[in-house]
Amino acid sequence: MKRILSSLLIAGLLSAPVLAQSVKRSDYPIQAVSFTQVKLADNFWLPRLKTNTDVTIPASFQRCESTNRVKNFEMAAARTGKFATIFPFDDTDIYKTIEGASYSLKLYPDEKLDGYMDELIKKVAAAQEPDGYLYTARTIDPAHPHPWSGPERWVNEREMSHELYNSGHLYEAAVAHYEATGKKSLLNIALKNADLVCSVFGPGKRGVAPGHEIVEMGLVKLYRVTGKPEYLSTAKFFIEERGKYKGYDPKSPDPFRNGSYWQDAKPVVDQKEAEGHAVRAEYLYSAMADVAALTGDQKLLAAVDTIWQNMVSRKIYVTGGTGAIPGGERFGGNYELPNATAYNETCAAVANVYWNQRMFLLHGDSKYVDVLEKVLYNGLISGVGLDGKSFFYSNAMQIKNSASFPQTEPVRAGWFDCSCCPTNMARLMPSLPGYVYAQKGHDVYANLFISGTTDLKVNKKNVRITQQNNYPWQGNLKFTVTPATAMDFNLLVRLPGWARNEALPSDLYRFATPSEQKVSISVNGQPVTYSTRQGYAVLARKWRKNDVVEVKLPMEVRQVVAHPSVQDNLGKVALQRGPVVYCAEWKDNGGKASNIMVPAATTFTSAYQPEILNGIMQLTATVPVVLVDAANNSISTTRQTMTAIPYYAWANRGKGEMTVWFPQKLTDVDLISRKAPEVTVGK
Ligand code: FUB
Ligand code: ZN
Repeated sequence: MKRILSSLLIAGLLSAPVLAQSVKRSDYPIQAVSFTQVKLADNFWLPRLKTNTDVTIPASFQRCESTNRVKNFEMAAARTGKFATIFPFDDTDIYKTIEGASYSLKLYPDEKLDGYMDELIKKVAAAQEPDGYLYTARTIDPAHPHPWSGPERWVNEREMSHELYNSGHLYEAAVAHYEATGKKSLLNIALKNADLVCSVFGPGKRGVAPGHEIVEMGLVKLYRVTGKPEYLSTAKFFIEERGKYKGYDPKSPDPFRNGSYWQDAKPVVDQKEAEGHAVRAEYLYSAMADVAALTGDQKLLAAVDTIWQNMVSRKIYVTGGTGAIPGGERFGGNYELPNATAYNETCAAVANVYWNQRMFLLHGDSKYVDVLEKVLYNGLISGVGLDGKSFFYSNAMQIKNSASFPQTEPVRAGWFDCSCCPTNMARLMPSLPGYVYAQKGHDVYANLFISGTTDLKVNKKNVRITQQNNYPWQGNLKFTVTPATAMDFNLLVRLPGWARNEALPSDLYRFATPSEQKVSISVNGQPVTYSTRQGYAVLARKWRKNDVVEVKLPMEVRQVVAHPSVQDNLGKVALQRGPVVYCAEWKDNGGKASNIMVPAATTFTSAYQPEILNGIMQLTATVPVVLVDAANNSISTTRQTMTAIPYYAWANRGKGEMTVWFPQKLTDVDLISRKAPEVTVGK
């Protein structure tokens, strides 16, 4: 940080004193090891990151061009024309793709891409108004702004204008671009906009609870780069503006009328549940964690802890998906986790990764990484097809067809009118190396098990850690630790909850039967006893060159049951092996999935299938299935081999039935299908 600050000062980028005077200086007690210091070399994630670089990002830029998103900037620069896309937040698809491409440049340097972004950033700069305002939906033709924008700047921000949402994504992109390339072109645009935002909003100035959060996280990132206290205090101000609007009806159950859709029904410190639009909510909770860490605000910290507890024990699907309800793309009530209509926006999975990483950095507890890992391996990457250019906006839990209730099975699409999810994937994927390790002084945390190498410093001395494994398919992990010179420090290896008989760090899901198998750890071939701290094995020793730590995680197929209050899952089980949750898809199961039963005593066989779905661990078992006769008026059961695939891999081989939860008995087979969820953007 110091180095960045002084280089910014030398470059004349900052004019004000850089260090925060007005806020208590503190930060996350734990720091993530930057994505720039972690080089992946694994077979699961690296091909996905490569596909993101080679396919997703170019396709996103191409679609930003072909769908007129870039044209909007060109017209704004010329101050003429007619806004040419649908939503006032369409600018953010460009910002998010620049963010992803910036991370990606660090992994895979590419002069052409770098040059393309330089040109695009010039267009963004040209669209910015002289005082820093940047929002093509108004600038193109201020007399006729987008209907959601309001007649003047900011007047519709609390509801639907997304002016500050656009700013937030701009800031996130600008910081990534600056960190990855060292260029200030986008950062300068972001700072100019942020200075405007800070001059307009604040105590004694204009107040608003931003309608779609993310400006708060973005401001915090700008604060980290510049040290300018206004950015942090404005982020805090926005968070504290929630719950002040008097126009809601607190008695109304309608989230749009009572304000909970916008997390605005109460001040954040009084909020107890994850509520309202899921993406907005999880960006808010991420920002609450940021601001609590940076200011030491204990009330904010307590509130975000309480909300996280509610999310993890009442409002998350077994796949890590959040935001169950299609109407308003929002969290449902406690235990309201229907399968047939599950919404689970891909952006909500992205936001949940951000939130859980921050919770871990605050508390150092592995339970947050357990949730993060669950989202990563399941409900997040289900959002992108194996081809890297087809996406789910909503991640279903069950697709069921019947003659009486035919439904259009969801298919992956290359782009959407509201294309927030593809571009959110584009930015999250290449940032993944930044989630693998973290550090607090002499404690080095190994959070994710991904082959590759990191170079970090402990006590100012170099340490290299190399991981070699075949995770998530196999549980044998190998870490080679090489310090520059022999030195004492603690390597904290996460003991995943699923390897400790915990399906989730709450009672929302549990394994049907406990496993006797235990995690074992050896160092240089010798089994070691270790202490545990907050879900980590603490390996404390004087580390020497090429010390080898081997960890064995039990990789059994486990049946998962839900809390009895989750109505849809009564009498049903889900399947999990390691961090991966499974589903059955029509393709492997004679064209159906809704007729499969998994009795408690079912034994599964796991086999790696390199040719299927880019290589998966496939599960098979002999189970009873329900057969309906051709006339659809009588049923029978027979035994047949069922095949389960990782949930993330479904819908890559055409349309058809899919299910995550399997009835254990005939009485729980769901023979009547319901309507599939519809995508509902905004209101
Ligand atoms: O409002 C901007 C984005 O569009 C949200 O994050 C998504 O949920 C979609 O509504
Ligand atoms: Zn989205």
